[in-house]
Amino acid sequence: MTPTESLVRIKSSDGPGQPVRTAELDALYHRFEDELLVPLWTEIGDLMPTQPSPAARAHLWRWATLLPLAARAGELVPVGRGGERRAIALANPGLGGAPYATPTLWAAIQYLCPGEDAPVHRHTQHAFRFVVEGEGVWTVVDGDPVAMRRGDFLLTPGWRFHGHHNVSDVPMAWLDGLDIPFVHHTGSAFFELGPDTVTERETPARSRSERLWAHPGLRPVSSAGERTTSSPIAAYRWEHTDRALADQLTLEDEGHPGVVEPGHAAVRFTNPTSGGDVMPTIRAEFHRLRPGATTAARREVGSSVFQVFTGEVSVRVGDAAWTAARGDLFVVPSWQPLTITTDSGADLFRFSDTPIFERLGQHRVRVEGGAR
Ligand code: 1HN
Repeated sequence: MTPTESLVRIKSSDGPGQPVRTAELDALYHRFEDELLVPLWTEIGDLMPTQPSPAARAHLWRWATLLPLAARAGELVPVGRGGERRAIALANPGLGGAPYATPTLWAAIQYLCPGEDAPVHRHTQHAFRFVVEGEGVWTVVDGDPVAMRRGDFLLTPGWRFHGHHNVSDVPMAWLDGLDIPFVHHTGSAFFELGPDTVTERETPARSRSERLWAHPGLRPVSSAGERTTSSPIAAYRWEHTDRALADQLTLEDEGHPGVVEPGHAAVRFTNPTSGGDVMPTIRAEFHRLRPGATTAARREVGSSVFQVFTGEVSVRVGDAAWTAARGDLFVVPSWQPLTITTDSGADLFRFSDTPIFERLGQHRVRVEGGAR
């Protein structure tokens, strides 16, 4: 291989700590390139930043832009075997055009027209749906039909067969979140098609999973002691989330603890078998801010995606700042300080890759005024 064909490019410079540039040094660097070798001394600044310096950028996608484009795809693009899903991914502008919202997380708007079926398959990537508006689709997870309605958070943990069908007479759009980039980078993906025809056409109000598992503080004794890596609850219903957030704020009014900070209630979706996150790679939370609330600037290792559920917010992520309203999605890259302010009051859904970093001992949080 000649040096110009080599995949490796060594950044030769006269900077601090660099050897004097000579013809002999250039020849050595060319030999390194030929042999696919890279010396640390030319790379140390990029490899070892003093604090996280993510490639991903803070970015906002507006629902008012996404929804009509998804609807247009609904007119032009059939959903079925092969393409599998009419899902349109957010591509972070810092990640070279890959369909990744962050280095670890996929986020997409998915759109299903009346009467359509998204075919059954399974994959090792963990997935969830969050519904910002609409209803009428049932997602069938390992044969259990689960209704999707506004405000619901629905799980499809890895390797469960799943398909979706819209039984209503209106289209429905929702947010998909998966750990696709993480699984892709680590070369750990498996995928398998399910049966071509969806046999499960029932539309029960409550899934079997919820009937068994979604009772506050109660688990079936038949499962006692069993700890599963993902939550067995297929759907976390808005009525429960809403009530938990409302109760935190009334407790605050009464002078009792519970909120994250003044005017900021938050809950995390959990796995009832472990008390931990719903899935091994994804954390999901709901945040409610009172009118006039401002959050303390907060940095965290790992990346997250927010979707505004109600209200209007002013968001600052590092140097980026936007106002955002219902359905709008924004990305917070690792270690970028985030502040949210609202005059109207607001509810926000958030998901992140935090469980990965917690388990690897790499997680750090810094809230304005000290580490936590
Ligand atoms: C998938 O199965 C879904 O089940 C959504 O709705 C997005 C993106 C890539 C691969 C599989 C779904 C997906 C996906």
